[in-house]
Amino acid sequence: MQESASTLASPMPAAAPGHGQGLVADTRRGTVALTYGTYDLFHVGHVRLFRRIKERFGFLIVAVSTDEFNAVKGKRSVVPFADRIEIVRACRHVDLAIAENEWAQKESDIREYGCTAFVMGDDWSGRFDHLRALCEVIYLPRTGGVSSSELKAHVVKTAA
Ligand code: C2G
Repeated sequence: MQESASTLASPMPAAAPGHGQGLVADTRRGTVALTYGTYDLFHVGHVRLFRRIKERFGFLIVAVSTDEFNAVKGKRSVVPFADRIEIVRACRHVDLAIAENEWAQKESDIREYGCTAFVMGDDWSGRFDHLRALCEVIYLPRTGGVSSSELKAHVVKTAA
């Protein structure tokens, strides 16, 4: 079929300034991601995880492990829960921070917040695949070279 002159004359409009951003906003709009962690000695690995989640989803909920739940996980954080959740809340990529009190709350959190996706670093790869029954499950590559435990060990070593 011969393209009409008008069609040829009016190619797809170039993305207007910000138009691309608008499209990105449209694809993320109404999507909610959920992630869980201790976030002790908040570091760049945590920030990059949150930032990468927000590149894909419009709203990020972060569940921060309480000190009591950390004991269940066999972890003892340097920074108490009240401070850890305040720090996470202050991160510009985070839209809502809630407490993580137990392993089993993930299903009810996903339902309660209508989550599109559950996202974790890939050190957890495969551990939460059962949640695929409720939402998308994504494991993102961890940031190399940094961890709360490495930071702790470095401080202990250099402080002495
Ligand atoms: N993370 C990362 N890169 C790092 C360190 C951590 O991407 N260098 C990610 C982890 O993969 C995890 C999140 O940051 O998704 C939080 O890590 P932790 O604070 O160590 O939390 P964790 O002890 O793994 O607790 O129910 C799930 C648990 O609460 C997760």
